Amino acid sequence: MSGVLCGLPVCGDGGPDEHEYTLSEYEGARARWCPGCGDHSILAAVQRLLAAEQLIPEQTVFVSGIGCSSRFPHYLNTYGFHGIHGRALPVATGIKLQRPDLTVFVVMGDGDCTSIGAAHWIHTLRYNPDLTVLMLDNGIYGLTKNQTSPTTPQGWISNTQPQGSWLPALNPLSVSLGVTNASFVAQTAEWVPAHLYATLRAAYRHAGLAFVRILQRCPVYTPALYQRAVQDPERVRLLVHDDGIQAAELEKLYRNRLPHDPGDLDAARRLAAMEDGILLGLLYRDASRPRYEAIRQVTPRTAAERHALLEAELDRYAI
Ligand SMILES: Cc1ncc(C[n+]2csc(CCOP(=O)(O)OP(=O)(O)O)c2C)c(N)n1
Ligand SMILES: [Mg+2]
Repeated sequence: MSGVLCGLPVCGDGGPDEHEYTLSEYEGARARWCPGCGDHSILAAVQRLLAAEQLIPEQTVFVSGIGCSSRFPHYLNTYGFHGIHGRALPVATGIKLQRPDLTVFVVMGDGDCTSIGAAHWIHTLRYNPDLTVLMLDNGIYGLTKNQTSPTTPQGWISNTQPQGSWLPALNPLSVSLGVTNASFVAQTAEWVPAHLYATLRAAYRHAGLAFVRILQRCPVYTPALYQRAVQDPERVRLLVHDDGIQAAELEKLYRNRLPHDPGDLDAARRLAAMEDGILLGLLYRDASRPRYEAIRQVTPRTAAERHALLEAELDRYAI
């Protein structure tokens, strides 16, 4: 496991409140994704959100797993933790439990989240800690060069299934909405920046785990994956509601508008299961769901007491 600690801006004597952060202050290393990778657009939207919300870099953490998408923390001038494939969520949960004062984002790929990390995905949705979780879904294992992932469409040719993916793709929205205590589930796309930004903002402002599936094109292995929806706005169904994602400027472009109350879980599940076209919008939100870090019962102990308890526990294994 490797930790990434970026250089952080020094605040004035009066503390961080005095300082107004510019967009460039959130920029980390130069992004090394391929030209045309959808991850660039997602990074730009995230940096815009950080600046708009004036998040303090040293109080903001990006946690990722492993994959192209998981290079995210390197490209931001916040704290970051580039973890292990599939384990971003438990790392992020641990950070949030110990430091509930920090703002914690998670960035994962489809392989990261829905394959090796699937158990963590389900249980973290249920624990519902206050995390903003971005799942960048390019329908393939990108970094390891084109293996079928759970979200690869059936019949799609990859290095591991050269005759075409054998199984129907797993539906991340349906899975998330099936988990008890899930509190925010949305879908957006990297090629619709206004919707992407509005969705990230709503997710960040949600108290609880906000799960956002971001449809993302890999220009090398899956450039055509969402191409029909990119070229033909008729293929997109935009969810609209006063409590949903507000992106009025898109309503002219996307004429297939579906009114949907994000408080209606049954309707959200029916929508998520639709196989025709691509949904953009907020499927479900319930900010009243219990959050693990807020409700867990922990006996308050001093550092010395915790140390003594740990020593006593280890002594049980002394030979
Ligand atoms: C425990 C473990 N298993 C497998 C790998 C190899 N590995 C690295 S990235 C990756 C797939 C990444 O795919 P995805 O999560 O979809 O991210 P993308 O690169 O597409 O953004 C795999 C299998 C690894 N690094 N660690
Ligand atoms: Mg992927």
